[in-house]
Amino acid sequence: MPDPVVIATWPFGRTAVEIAWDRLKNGEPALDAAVAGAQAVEDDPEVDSVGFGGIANAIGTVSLDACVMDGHTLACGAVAGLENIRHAAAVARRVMEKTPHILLVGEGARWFAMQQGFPLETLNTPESVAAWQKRKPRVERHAPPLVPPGTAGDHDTVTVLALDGKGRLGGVCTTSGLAHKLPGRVGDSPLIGSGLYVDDTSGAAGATGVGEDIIRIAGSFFIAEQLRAGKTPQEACEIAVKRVNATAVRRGVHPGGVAFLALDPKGQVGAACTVPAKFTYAVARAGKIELLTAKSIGPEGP
Ligand code: SD4
Repeated sequence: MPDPVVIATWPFGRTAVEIAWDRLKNGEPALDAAVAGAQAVEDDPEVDSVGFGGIANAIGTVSLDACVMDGHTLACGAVAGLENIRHAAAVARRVMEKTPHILLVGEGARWFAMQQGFPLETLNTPESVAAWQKRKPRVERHAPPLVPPGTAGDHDTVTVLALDGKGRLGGVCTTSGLAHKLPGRVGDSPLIGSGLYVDDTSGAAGATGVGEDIIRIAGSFFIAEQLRAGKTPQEACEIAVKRVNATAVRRGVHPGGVAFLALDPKGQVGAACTVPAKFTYAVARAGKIELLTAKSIGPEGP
């Protein structure tokens, strides 16, 4: 059996991998470890793009997206547009465990969470309200608050991929989504196959960045299938970034900030990003935790 490994997006992913690593060391399953790690980031108001204190949408509401997937059984669950509940990943897990469905959205997701005992609370903080107020004039002009192509934008999802001592994979993706997104907008993060895909027979992959660019290529499933075809996690992530770049070229725009990370059943990791993403990620393996910088790949051709 391989040694446990856990990876997570962005420098705040260090918090997630520290917590997940401790759980993996104690023999807990990959999905439990990944959810515990992601939840610590959801709880941190200093992380302004996930859970409590997340970035508000265009009308000032914090609206969360999340999903979870178990690589052993392919069980998965997700919530999108979840308001007033901070632990979106845990709610996604309940959707997986307690319902025959995969994705609950909006009011239905909140109702389900309340039925499951999750407390209602406001997720805005003084900082998130101030950030929204700064942008508000744009919203009042009805300018779509989308990230300009070619920039990194204000977004930072936490995606956690874990491999446990039994050689099983689990993954979580949780976010407040793009800054000041239109109400009702859903990104890649709650979409199985886009923001996350986990399969013990191929590998785990996750994403962060401009969700529209990730959904367009079904990024995480695409990477998992590259792994199945024999690519390493690093090769698979690079192929996915090249695909994102190619789709931008076809649309005549610069690619947005997009990053992928992957973990295979042997414990090998990889990551790559478009140039604007400037992506760093946290890795815990062999008792060591480090922050790594992903390879940036620019668009090919004219
Ligand atoms: C989204 N992918 O809603 C998310 C945002 C994000 O790093 O990742 N940020 O499109």
